[in-house]
Amino acid sequence: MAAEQTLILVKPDAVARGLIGEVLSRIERKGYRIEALEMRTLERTVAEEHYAEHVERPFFGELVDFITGGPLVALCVAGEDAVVGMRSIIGATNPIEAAPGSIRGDFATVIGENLVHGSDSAESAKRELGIFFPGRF
Ligand code: D4T
Repeated sequence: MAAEQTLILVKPDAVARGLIGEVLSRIERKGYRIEALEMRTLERTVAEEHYAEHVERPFFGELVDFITGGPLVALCVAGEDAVVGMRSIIGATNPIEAAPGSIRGDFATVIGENLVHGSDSAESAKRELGIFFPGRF
């Protein structure tokens, strides 16, 4: 067990569907702290840096189109084992496989519109928080 920080994105599909409050509420009810919050529309260069690990994947172009297609909400979320804990609240990448009770399990059906991002490791969290909140964490 360790106190951690993680980057969470309420993606443009979730913002468009009016789910910002739902997502923030679930984070706070779990007991995690929101340490930073910003609504913004990403430039393609920022999106490409964030998703750099996927650059060779066939869905990369669509992924960048999607994440830059409208405003999103970026958060720094902190608490015990926040990386794994938030991945659990969010649910499996493919919403059809995501457990009921998770955000994707309750609100999403397709992988390309899976509502929320959470860093997948402490190293990824550090890198991603540096992209979204430079110099702050
Ligand atoms: P993110 O990064 O958005 O939190 O998602 P995950 O961590 O759960 O999953 P990921 O990095 O493997 O995928 C990033 C992003 O790409 C979309 N995607 C993924 C897609 O459109 N088609 C696919 O086949 C995969 C694997 C969904 C999430």
